[in-house]
Amino acid sequence: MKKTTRLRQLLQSPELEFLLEAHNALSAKIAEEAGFPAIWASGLSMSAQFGVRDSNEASWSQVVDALEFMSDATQVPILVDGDTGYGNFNSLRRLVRKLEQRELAGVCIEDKEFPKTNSFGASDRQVLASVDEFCGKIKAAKDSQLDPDFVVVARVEALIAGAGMEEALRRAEAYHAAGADAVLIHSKKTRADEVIEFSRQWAARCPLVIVPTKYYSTPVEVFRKAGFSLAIWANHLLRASIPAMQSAARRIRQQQGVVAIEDQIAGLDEVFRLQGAEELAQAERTYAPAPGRGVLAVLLAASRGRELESLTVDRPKAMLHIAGKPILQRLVEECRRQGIHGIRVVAGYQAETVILEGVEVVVNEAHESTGELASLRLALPHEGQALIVYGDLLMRSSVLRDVLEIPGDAVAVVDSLTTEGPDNDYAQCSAPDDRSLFGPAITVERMVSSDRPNQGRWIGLLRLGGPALEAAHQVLQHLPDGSISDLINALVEAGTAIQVHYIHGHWLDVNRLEDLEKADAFARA
Ligand code: SPV
Ligand code: MG
Repeated sequence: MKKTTRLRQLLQSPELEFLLEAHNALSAKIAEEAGFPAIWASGLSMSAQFGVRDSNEASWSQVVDALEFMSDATQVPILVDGDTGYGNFNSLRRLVRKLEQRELAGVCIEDKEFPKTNSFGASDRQVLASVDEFCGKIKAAKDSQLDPDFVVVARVEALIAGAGMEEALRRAEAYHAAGADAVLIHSKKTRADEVIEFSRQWAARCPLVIVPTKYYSTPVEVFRKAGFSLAIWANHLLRASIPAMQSAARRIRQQQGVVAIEDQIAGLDEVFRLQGAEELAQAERTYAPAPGRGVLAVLLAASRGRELESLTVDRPKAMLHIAGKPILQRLVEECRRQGIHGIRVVAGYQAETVILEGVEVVVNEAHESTGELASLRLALPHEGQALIVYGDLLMRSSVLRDVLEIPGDAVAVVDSLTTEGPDNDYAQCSAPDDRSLFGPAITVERMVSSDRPNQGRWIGLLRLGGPALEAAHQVLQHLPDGSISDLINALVEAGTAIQVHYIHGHWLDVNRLEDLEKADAFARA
Protein backbone atom coordinates (compact mmCIF):
# COMPACT_ATOMS: atom_id res chain seq x y z
CA MET A 1 0.00 0.00 0.00
CA LYS A 2 1.20 3.50 -0.78
CA LYS A 3 2.33 5.51 2.22
CA THR A 4 -0.15 8.24 1.32
CA THR A 5 -3.05 5.78 1.23
CA ARG A 6 -2.02 4.35 4.57
CA LEU A 7 -1.88 7.77 6.23
CA ARG A 8 -5.26 8.67 4.77
CA GLN A 9 -6.67 5.42 6.19
CA LEU A 10 -5.25 6.14 9.62
CA LEU A 11 -6.76 9.59 9.53
CA GLN A 12 -10.16 8.43 8.38
CA SER A 13 -10.52 5.29 10.46
CA PRO A 14 -12.77 5.62 13.52
CA GLU A 15 -9.88 4.43 15.74
CA LEU A 16 -7.65 6.87 17.57
CA GLU A 17 -4.10 6.36 16.31
CA PHE A 18 -0.87 7.67 17.84
CA LEU A 19 2.01 9.09 15.87
CA LEU A 20 5.48 9.47 17.31
CA GLU A 21 7.91 12.19 16.42
CA ALA A 22 11.14 11.53 14.57
CA HIS A 23 13.81 13.98 13.57
CA ASN A 24 16.22 11.95 11.47
CA ALA A 25 16.36 8.57 9.80
CA LEU A 26 17.60 6.78 12.91
CA SER A 27 14.83 8.04 15.17
CA ALA A 28 12.29 7.38 12.40
CA LYS A 29 13.43 3.79 12.20
CA ILE A 30 13.27 3.44 15.98
CA ALA A 31 9.71 4.84 16.02
CA GLU A 32 8.70 2.44 13.29
CA GLU A 33 10.25 -0.55 15.04
CA ALA A 34 8.38 0.38 18.23
CA GLY A 35 5.18 -0.18 16.25
CA PHE A 36 3.95 3.33 15.49
CA PRO A 37 1.79 3.18 12.38
CA ALA A 38 3.02 6.58 11.17
CA ILE A 39 5.60 9.20 12.06
CA TRP A 40 5.41 12.92 12.75
CA ALA A 41 8.40 14.71 11.23
CA SER A 42 8.48 17.40 13.87
CA GLY A 43 9.68 20.87 12.96
CA LEU A 44 10.76 21.45 16.54
CA SER A 45 12.75 18.23 16.79
CA MET A 46 14.29 18.53 13.36
CA SER A 47 15.39 22.09 13.97
CA ALA A 48 16.79 21.05 17.37
CA GLN A 49 18.84 18.22 15.88
CA PHE A 50 20.19 20.74 13.36
CA GLY A 51 21.09 22.90 16.38
CA VAL A 52 18.90 25.80 15.30
CA ARG A 53 15.65 27.29 16.53
CA ASP A 54 12.16 26.32 15.49
CA SER A 55 11.83 29.60 13.63
CA ASN A 56 12.44 28.50 10.04
CA GLU A 57 16.17 28.93 10.52
CA ALA A 58 16.80 25.70 8.65
CA SER A 59 15.84 26.22 5.01
CA TRP A 60 13.06 24.16 3.53
CA SER A 61 15.46 22.32 1.24
CA GLN A 62 17.66 21.38 4.21
CA VAL A 63 14.57 19.98 5.90
CA VAL A 64 13.52 18.13 2.75
CA ASP A 65 16.98 16.55 2.51
CA ALA A 66 16.63 15.22 6.05
CA LEU A 67 13.08 14.04 5.30
CA GLU A 68 14.35 12.06 2.35
CA PHE A 69 16.64 10.05 4.64
CA MET A 70 13.74 9.45 7.02
CA SER A 71 11.48 8.32 4.24
CA ASP A 72 14.12 6.02 2.77
CA ALA A 73 14.73 4.41 6.15
CA THR A 74 11.10 3.51 6.89
CA GLN A 75 8.01 1.87 5.46
CA VAL A 76 5.40 3.66 7.55
CA PRO A 77 3.95 6.97 6.34
CA ILE A 78 5.44 10.24 7.51
CA LEU A 79 3.32 13.32 8.15
CA VAL A 80 5.58 16.32 7.69
CA ASP A 81 5.37 19.36 9.92
CA GLY A 82 5.44 21.93 7.09
CA ASP A 83 5.31 24.92 9.46
CA THR A 84 3.69 27.75 7.48
CA GLY A 85 4.71 26.31 4.13
CA TYR A 86 8.00 28.24 3.99
CA GLY A 87 6.49 31.29 2.34
CA ASN A 88 3.38 31.93 0.31
CA PHE A 89 1.10 29.58 -1.66
CA ASN A 90 3.75 29.22 -4.33
CA SER A 91 6.45 28.10 -1.90
CA LEU A 92 4.02 25.56 -0.51
CA ARG A 93 3.17 24.18 -3.96
CA ARG A 94 6.82 23.50 -4.55
CA LEU A 95 7.21 21.95 -1.10
CA VAL A 96 4.30 19.57 -1.77
CA ARG A 97 5.87 18.47 -5.06
CA LYS A 98 9.20 17.84 -3.39
CA LEU A 99 7.58 15.90 -0.54
CA GLU A 100 5.66 13.72 -2.96
CA GLN A 101 8.81 13.01 -4.94
CA ARG A 102 10.40 11.72 -1.74
CA GLU A 103 7.40 9.64 -0.71
CA LEU A 104 6.39 11.69 2.28
CA ALA A 105 2.73 10.97 2.89
CA GLY A 106 1.35 14.32 3.90
CA VAL A 107 2.03 17.81 5.16
CA CYS A 108 0.62 19.83 8.02
CA ILE A 109 0.64 23.60 7.65
CA GLU A 110 -0.17 26.10 10.38
CA ASP A 111 -2.01 29.39 10.06
CA LYS A 112 0.73 31.70 11.25
CA GLU A 113 3.02 34.11 9.48
CA PHE A 114 6.38 33.15 8.06
CA PRO A 115 8.84 32.84 9.76
CA LYS A 116 6.89 30.94 12.40
CA THR A 117 7.68 30.63 16.11
CA ASN A 118 7.13 27.52 18.17
CA SER A 119 3.72 27.43 19.81
CA PHE A 120 5.25 26.83 23.26
CA GLY A 121 8.39 28.91 22.83
CA ALA A 122 9.66 31.88 24.81
CA SER A 123 8.43 34.27 22.14
CA ASP A 124 4.80 35.22 22.50
CA ARG A 125 4.83 36.54 18.98
CA GLN A 126 2.12 34.26 17.61
CA VAL A 127 0.89 36.22 14.59
CA LEU A 128 -1.99 34.50 12.86
CA ALA A 129 -2.19 34.45 9.07
CA SER A 130 -5.22 35.95 7.39
CA VAL A 131 -7.88 33.33 6.81
CA ASP A 132 -8.10 34.10 3.11
CA GLU A 133 -4.39 33.85 2.57
CA PHE A 134 -4.24 30.54 4.44
CA CYS A 135 -7.20 29.12 2.51
CA GLY A 136 -5.35 30.03 -0.69
CA LYS A 137 -2.38 28.01 0.53
CA ILE A 138 -4.55 25.00 1.29
CA LYS A 139 -6.13 25.17 -2.17
CA ALA A 140 -2.72 25.55 -3.79
CA ALA A 141 -1.39 22.54 -1.89
CA LYS A 142 -4.38 20.38 -2.82
CA ASP A 143 -4.27 21.47 -6.46
CA SER A 144 -0.57 20.77 -6.78
CA GLN A 145 -0.47 17.28 -5.30
CA LEU A 146 -0.21 14.56 -7.93
CA ASP A 147 -1.21 11.65 -5.72
CA PRO A 148 -4.86 12.04 -4.70
CA ASP A 149 -4.12 10.34 -1.37
CA PHE A 150 -1.45 12.83 -0.28
CA VAL A 151 -2.76 14.38 2.92
CA VAL A 152 -2.94 18.09 3.74
CA VAL A 153 -3.65 18.89 7.39
CA ALA A 154 -4.59 22.45 8.33
CA ARG A 155 -3.39 23.46 11.78
CA VAL A 156 -5.40 26.00 13.71
CA GLU A 157 -3.30 28.19 16.00
CA ALA A 158 -6.13 30.43 17.21
CA LEU A 159 -6.15 28.89 20.71
CA ILE A 160 -2.35 29.23 20.94
CA ALA A 161 -2.58 32.91 19.92
CA GLY A 162 -5.34 33.55 22.45
CA ALA A 163 -7.94 34.33 19.79
CA GLY A 164 -10.59 32.13 21.39
CA MET A 165 -12.75 29.13 20.59
CA GLU A 166 -15.09 30.90 18.21
CA GLU A 167 -12.21 32.10 16.07
CA ALA A 168 -10.68 28.62 16.14
CA LEU A 169 -13.91 27.08 14.88
CA ARG A 170 -14.40 29.79 12.25
CA ARG A 171 -10.91 29.14 10.91
CA ALA A 172 -11.29 25.37 10.98
CA GLU A 173 -14.50 25.65 9.01
CA ALA A 174 -12.86 27.87 6.38
CA TYR A 175 -9.88 25.50 6.05
CA HIS A 176 -12.17 22.49 5.75
CA ALA A 177 -14.09 24.27 3.00
CA ALA A 178 -10.81 25.11 1.24
CA GLY A 179 -10.08 21.40 0.96
CA ALA A 180 -8.03 20.42 4.03
CA ASP A 181 -8.17 16.67 4.68
CA ALA A 182 -8.01 17.15 8.45
CA VAL A 183 -7.71 19.87 11.07
CA LEU A 184 -5.04 19.94 13.77
CA ILE A 185 -6.34 21.86 16.74
CA HIS A 186 -3.44 22.98 18.90
CA SER A 187 -3.56 24.03 22.53
CA LYS A 188 -0.97 24.98 25.12
CA LYS A 189 -3.24 24.35 28.08
CA THR A 190 -2.19 21.70 30.60
CA ARG A 191 -5.70 20.27 30.54
CA ALA A 192 -7.39 18.93 27.46
CA ASP A 193 -10.62 20.91 28.04
CA GLU A 194 -10.04 23.28 25.13
CA VAL A 195 -9.46 20.66 22.48
CA ILE A 196 -12.30 18.52 23.81
CA GLU A 197 -14.68 21.46 23.65
CA PHE A 198 -13.44 22.17 20.13
CA SER A 199 -14.12 18.58 19.12
CA ARG A 200 -17.60 18.71 20.61
CA GLN A 201 -18.50 21.80 18.61
CA TRP A 202 -16.72 20.56 15.49
CA ALA A 203 -19.00 17.53 15.45
CA ALA A 204 -16.83 15.34 13.23
CA ARG A 205 -16.98 17.50 10.10
CA CYS A 206 -13.56 16.16 9.22
CA PRO A 207 -10.87 14.21 11.10
CA LEU A 208 -9.24 16.03 14.01
CA VAL A 209 -5.59 15.81 15.07
CA ILE A 210 -4.17 16.82 18.47
CA VAL A 211 -0.70 17.28 19.95
CA PRO A 212 -0.96 16.58 23.70
CA THR A 213 2.49 17.94 24.58
CA LYS A 214 1.16 20.09 27.43
CA TYR A 215 -1.95 18.13 28.40
CA TYR A 216 -0.05 14.86 28.30
CA SER A 217 -1.44 13.64 31.65
CA THR A 218 -4.95 13.39 30.24
CA PRO A 219 -5.81 9.68 29.98
CA VAL A 220 -5.78 8.72 26.30
CA GLU A 221 -9.21 7.20 26.79
CA VAL A 222 -10.49 10.78 27.01
CA PHE A 223 -9.07 11.51 23.55
CA ARG A 224 -10.66 8.37 22.22
CA LYS A 225 -14.05 9.31 23.61
CA ALA A 226 -13.75 12.83 22.24
CA GLY A 227 -13.42 11.33 18.75
CA PHE A 228 -9.94 12.50 17.74
CA SER A 229 -8.39 10.67 14.80
CA LEU A 230 -4.70 11.17 15.48
CA ALA A 231 -2.73 12.16 18.56
CA ILE A 232 0.88 13.14 18.03
CA TRP A 233 3.65 12.63 20.59
CA ALA A 234 5.57 15.46 19.02
CA ASN A 235 9.02 15.67 20.59
CA HIS A 236 9.59 12.71 22.89
CA LEU A 237 12.37 10.80 21.12
CA LEU A 238 14.40 13.98 20.88
CA ARG A 239 13.85 14.70 24.57
CA ALA A 240 14.65 11.10 25.52
CA SER A 241 17.97 11.30 23.70
CA ILE A 242 19.12 14.54 25.31
CA PRO A 243 19.63 13.33 28.92
CA ALA A 244 21.06 10.03 27.61
CA MET A 245 23.70 11.87 25.58
CA GLN A 246 24.39 14.43 28.29
CA SER A 247 24.96 11.74 30.89
CA ALA A 248 27.19 9.67 28.59
CA ALA A 249 29.23 12.72 27.61
CA ARG A 250 29.70 13.76 31.26
CA ARG A 251 30.71 10.30 32.38
CA ILE A 252 33.14 9.73 29.54
CA ARG A 253 34.74 13.07 30.30
CA GLN A 254 34.89 12.49 34.06
CA GLN A 255 36.13 8.92 33.88
CA GLN A 256 38.50 9.56 31.01
CA GLY A 257 37.33 6.36 29.41
CA VAL A 258 34.28 4.43 28.33
CA VAL A 259 34.58 1.21 30.32
CA ALA A 260 31.91 2.20 32.83
CA ILE A 261 29.31 3.10 30.22
CA GLU A 262 30.13 0.58 27.51
CA ASP A 263 27.46 -1.88 28.66
CA GLN A 264 24.83 0.84 28.98
CA ILE A 265 25.00 2.16 25.45
CA ALA A 266 23.97 0.52 22.21
CA GLY A 267 26.53 -1.93 20.90
CA LEU A 268 27.97 -1.41 17.47
CA ASP A 269 26.00 -4.43 16.29
CA GLU A 270 22.81 -2.57 17.09
CA VAL A 271 24.04 0.47 15.20
CA PHE A 272 24.86 -1.69 12.19
CA ARG A 273 21.50 -3.43 12.41
CA LEU A 274 19.63 -0.13 12.40
CA GLN A 275 21.68 0.94 9.39
CA GLY A 276 20.65 -2.22 7.53
CA ALA A 277 24.20 -3.55 7.33
CA GLU A 278 23.01 -7.11 6.76
CA GLU A 279 21.34 -6.16 3.48
CA LEU A 280 24.60 -4.70 2.23
CA ALA A 281 26.52 -7.78 3.31
CA GLN A 282 24.11 -9.92 1.30
CA ALA A 283 24.36 -7.63 -1.70
CA GLU A 284 28.12 -7.82 -1.52
CA ARG A 285 27.87 -11.58 -1.71
CA THR A 286 25.93 -11.16 -4.92
CA TYR A 287 27.70 -8.26 -6.56
CA ALA A 288 31.15 -7.54 -5.13
CA PRO A 289 34.19 -9.67 -5.76
CA ALA A 290 35.47 -11.06 -2.47
CA PRO A 291 38.45 -13.29 -1.85
CA GLY A 292 36.16 -15.81 -0.15
CA ARG A 293 33.73 -16.08 -3.08
CA GLY A 294 33.51 -19.60 -4.46
CA VAL A 295 35.43 -20.97 -1.51
CA LEU A 296 34.03 -23.78 0.59
CA ALA A 297 35.64 -24.05 3.99
CA VAL A 298 35.81 -27.66 5.16
CA LEU A 299 36.29 -27.65 8.91
CA LEU A 300 37.48 -31.00 10.26
CA ALA A 301 36.00 -31.54 13.67
CA ALA A 302 35.27 -35.25 13.96
CA SER A 303 37.83 -36.20 16.56
CA ARG A 304 37.24 -36.11 20.27
CA GLY A 305 40.60 -34.74 21.43
CA ARG A 306 41.16 -37.46 24.00
CA GLU A 307 44.13 -35.71 25.57
CA LEU A 308 41.74 -33.06 26.85
CA GLU A 309 40.32 -35.75 29.11
CA SER A 310 37.09 -34.95 30.92
CA LEU A 311 36.60 -31.73 28.96
CA THR A 312 35.82 -33.68 25.83
CA VAL A 313 33.51 -36.32 27.29
CA ASP A 314 30.36 -34.54 26.16
CA ARG A 315 31.63 -32.68 23.09
CA PRO A 316 34.44 -32.77 20.54
CA LYS A 317 37.36 -30.50 21.24
CA ALA A 318 36.37 -28.17 18.41
CA MET A 319 33.26 -27.30 20.43
CA LEU A 320 35.25 -26.39 23.54
CA HIS A 321 34.65 -22.83 24.60
CA ILE A 322 37.62 -20.55 24.31
CA ALA A 323 37.08 -17.07 25.74
CA GLY A 324 33.35 -17.65 25.80
CA LYS A 325 32.66 -19.34 22.47
CA PRO A 326 33.33 -22.64 20.76
CA ILE A 327 36.49 -22.81 18.68
CA LEU A 328 34.40 -23.82 15.67
CA GLN A 329 32.16 -20.80 16.12
CA ARG A 330 35.25 -18.59 16.05
CA LEU A 331 36.39 -20.27 12.85
CA VAL A 332 32.99 -19.84 11.25
CA GLU A 333 32.95 -16.13 12.15
CA GLU A 334 36.48 -15.71 10.84
CA CYS A 335 35.51 -17.37 7.55
CA ARG A 336 32.50 -15.08 7.19
CA ARG A 337 34.61 -12.04 7.91
CA GLN A 338 36.73 -13.03 4.94
CA GLY A 339 33.70 -13.44 2.72
CA ILE A 340 33.53 -17.24 2.89
CA HIS A 341 29.92 -18.19 3.23
CA GLY A 342 30.09 -21.82 2.18
CA ILE A 343 31.08 -23.63 5.34
CA ARG A 344 30.90 -27.39 5.85
CA VAL A 345 31.86 -29.01 9.12
CA VAL A 346 32.70 -32.69 9.39
CA ALA A 347 31.55 -33.79 12.81
CA GLY A 348 31.93 -37.24 14.33
CA TYR A 349 32.40 -37.58 18.06
CA GLN A 350 29.31 -36.18 19.83
CA ALA A 351 28.22 -34.82 16.47
CA GLU A 352 24.85 -33.69 17.83
CA THR A 353 26.62 -31.03 19.90
CA VAL A 354 27.99 -29.38 16.77
CA ILE A 355 25.32 -26.72 16.36
CA LEU A 356 26.34 -23.70 14.31
CA GLU A 357 23.97 -21.31 12.59
CA GLY A 358 23.97 -21.36 8.82
CA VAL A 359 26.61 -24.09 8.60
CA GLU A 360 26.30 -27.44 6.87
CA VAL A 361 27.29 -30.31 9.12
CA VAL A 362 28.17 -33.72 7.69
CA VAL A 363 28.86 -36.60 10.02
CA ASN A 364 31.65 -39.13 9.79
CA GLU A 365 29.82 -41.96 11.54
CA ALA A 366 32.98 -44.06 11.52
CA HIS A 367 35.04 -41.40 13.24
CA GLU A 368 36.30 -43.83 15.90
CA SER A 369 37.91 -46.14 13.39
CA THR A 370 38.84 -43.71 10.62
CA GLY A 371 41.06 -40.67 10.25
CA GLU A 372 41.11 -37.27 8.63
CA LEU A 373 40.96 -38.47 5.05
CA ALA A 374 37.75 -40.39 5.65
CA SER A 375 36.25 -37.18 6.97
CA LEU A 376 37.63 -35.18 4.06
CA ARG A 377 36.15 -37.59 1.50
CA LEU A 378 32.71 -36.77 2.89
CA ALA A 379 33.11 -33.05 2.51
CA LEU A 380 35.60 -32.09 -0.18
CA PRO A 381 33.82 -30.16 -2.95
CA HIS A 382 34.39 -30.96 -6.62
CA GLU A 383 34.32 -27.37 -7.82
CA GLY A 384 35.62 -23.98 -6.76
CA GLN A 385 38.17 -23.72 -4.04
CA ALA A 386 38.32 -25.88 -0.95
CA LEU A 387 39.81 -24.48 2.19
CA ILE A 388 40.67 -27.39 4.45
CA VAL A 389 40.91 -26.26 8.06
CA TYR A 390 41.54 -28.12 11.29
CA GLY A 391 38.58 -27.56 13.55
CA ASP A 392 40.74 -26.70 16.57
CA LEU A 393 42.63 -23.89 14.87
CA LEU A 394 42.71 -20.39 16.25
CA MET A 395 44.34 -17.76 14.10
CA ARG A 396 44.51 -14.05 13.50
CA SER A 397 42.42 -12.75 10.61
CA SER A 398 45.44 -12.00 8.47
CA VAL A 399 46.33 -15.69 8.21
CA LEU A 400 43.04 -16.59 6.59
CA ARG A 401 42.94 -13.42 4.52
CA ASP A 402 46.39 -14.07 3.10
CA VAL A 403 45.79 -17.70 2.22
CA LEU A 404 42.74 -16.59 0.23
CA GLU A 405 44.53 -13.80 -1.58
CA ILE A 406 47.67 -15.65 -2.65
CA PRO A 407 47.33 -16.61 -6.30
CA GLY A 408 47.60 -20.26 -7.26
CA ASP A 409 45.63 -23.46 -6.90
CA ALA A 410 47.31 -25.05 -3.93
CA VAL A 411 48.59 -23.23 -0.86
CA ALA A 412 49.70 -24.65 2.50
CA VAL A 413 50.28 -22.35 5.46
CA VAL A 414 53.52 -23.18 7.27
CA ASP A 415 54.77 -21.57 10.49
CA SER A 416 58.53 -21.23 10.14
CA LEU A 417 58.91 -20.50 13.87
CA THR A 418 57.79 -24.00 14.87
CA THR A 419 60.04 -26.81 13.73
CA GLU A 420 59.68 -29.13 16.70
CA GLY A 421 56.82 -30.90 18.38
CA PRO A 422 55.02 -34.19 18.76
CA ASP A 423 52.92 -34.26 15.59
CA ASN A 424 53.68 -35.26 12.01
CA ASP A 425 52.72 -32.00 10.35
CA TYR A 426 56.13 -30.59 9.54
CA ALA A 427 56.98 -29.46 6.05
CA GLN A 428 60.17 -29.90 4.14
CA CYS A 429 60.05 -27.08 1.68
CA SER A 430 61.98 -26.11 -1.43
CA ALA A 431 63.50 -23.16 0.44
CA PRO A 432 63.52 -21.89 4.01
CA ASP A 433 61.61 -18.82 5.05
CA ASP A 434 63.77 -15.82 4.22
CA ARG A 435 60.92 -13.50 5.24
CA SER A 436 61.10 -11.66 1.96
CA LEU A 437 57.86 -10.46 0.50
CA PHE A 438 58.62 -11.23 -3.10
CA GLY A 439 60.95 -14.20 -2.88
CA PRO A 440 60.88 -17.17 -5.23
CA ALA A 441 57.86 -19.44 -5.14
CA ILE A 442 58.44 -22.03 -2.44
CA THR A 443 56.72 -25.39 -2.55
CA VAL A 444 56.17 -28.30 -0.19
CA GLU A 445 58.51 -31.23 -0.88
CA ARG A 446 57.43 -33.60 1.85
CA MET A 447 55.49 -33.69 5.07
CA VAL A 448 57.48 -35.30 7.87
CA SER A 449 57.62 -35.65 11.63
CA SER A 450 59.70 -33.12 13.48
CA ASP A 451 62.60 -35.48 14.06
CA ARG A 452 63.48 -34.91 10.42
CA PRO A 453 64.86 -31.60 9.14
CA ASN A 454 62.01 -29.30 8.21
CA GLN A 455 61.24 -25.64 7.51
CA GLY A 456 58.24 -25.30 9.73
CA ARG A 457 54.93 -26.68 10.89
CA TRP A 458 51.91 -26.91 8.65
CA ILE A 459 49.21 -25.24 10.78
CA GLY A 460 46.20 -27.16 9.49
CA LEU A 461 45.21 -24.80 6.69
CA LEU A 462 45.34 -25.91 3.06
CA ARG A 463 43.66 -24.37 0.03
CA LEU A 464 43.02 -26.47 -3.05
CA GLY A 465 41.31 -25.40 -6.26
CA GLY A 466 41.29 -26.10 -10.00
CA PRO A 467 43.62 -28.91 -11.08
CA ALA A 468 44.94 -29.32 -7.52
CA LEU A 469 41.41 -30.03 -6.27
CA GLU A 470 40.87 -32.49 -9.10
CA ALA A 471 44.17 -34.16 -8.27
CA ALA A 472 43.11 -34.41 -4.63
CA HIS A 473 39.95 -36.29 -5.60
CA GLN A 474 41.97 -38.68 -7.72
CA VAL A 475 44.54 -39.26 -5.04
CA LEU A 476 41.82 -39.80 -2.45
CA GLN A 477 40.41 -42.66 -4.50
CA HIS A 478 43.54 -44.69 -4.03
CA LEU A 479 44.94 -43.45 -0.77
CA PRO A 480 44.24 -45.58 2.26
CA ASP A 481 42.89 -43.60 5.16
CA GLY A 482 45.37 -41.29 6.82
CA SER A 483 46.07 -37.68 7.65
CA ILE A 484 45.97 -34.51 5.57
CA SER A 485 49.77 -34.64 5.63
CA ASP A 486 49.49 -37.98 3.80
CA LEU A 487 47.27 -36.31 1.22
CA ILE A 488 49.79 -33.50 0.74
CA ASN A 489 52.56 -36.03 0.19
CA ALA A 490 50.46 -37.97 -2.30
CA LEU A 491 49.64 -34.77 -4.17
CA VAL A 492 53.28 -33.75 -4.33
CA GLU A 493 54.22 -37.21 -5.61
CA ALA A 494 51.51 -36.95 -8.24
CA GLY A 495 53.10 -33.72 -9.48
CA THR A 496 50.96 -31.03 -7.80
CA ALA A 497 52.95 -27.99 -6.75
CA ILE A 498 51.72 -26.91 -3.33
CA GLN A 499 52.86 -23.42 -2.61
CA VAL A 500 54.09 -22.58 0.86
CA HIS A 501 52.80 -19.49 2.61
CA TYR A 502 55.12 -18.88 5.53
CA ILE A 503 53.82 -17.26 8.68
CA HIS A 504 55.48 -16.52 11.98
CA GLY A 505 53.16 -17.42 14.82
CA HIS A 506 49.74 -15.77 15.24
CA TRP A 507 47.95 -19.10 15.46
CA LEU A 508 47.33 -21.87 17.97
CA ASP A 509 45.75 -25.27 18.07
CA VAL A 510 44.24 -26.99 21.04
CA ASN A 511 45.50 -30.48 21.72
CA ARG A 512 46.41 -30.67 25.36
CA LEU A 513 45.12 -29.23 28.59
CA GLU A 514 47.96 -26.73 28.79
CA ASP A 515 46.93 -25.33 25.38
CA LEU A 516 43.62 -24.13 26.80
CA GLU A 517 45.01 -21.32 28.87
CA LYS A 518 47.17 -20.11 25.99
CA ALA A 519 44.22 -20.30 23.62
CA ASP A 520 42.07 -18.28 26.00
CA ALA A 521 44.67 -15.54 26.24
CA PHE A 522 45.16 -15.63 22.47
CA ALA A 523 41.44 -15.25 21.78
CA ARG A 524 41.08 -12.41 24.25
CA ALA A 525 44.10 -10.47 23.05
C1 SPV B 1 6.42 20.31 16.19
O1 SPV B 1 6.57 19.19 16.66
O2 SPV B 1 7.30 20.92 15.63
C2 SPV B 1 5.13 20.96 16.30
C3 SPV B 1 4.31 20.66 17.41
O3 SPV B 1 4.83 21.78 15.47
S1 SPV B 1 4.63 21.84 18.60
O4 SPV B 1 6.01 21.84 18.91
O5 SPV B 1 3.79 21.44 19.68
O6 SPV B 1 4.21 23.14 18.08
MG1 MG C 1 6.37 22.48 14.43
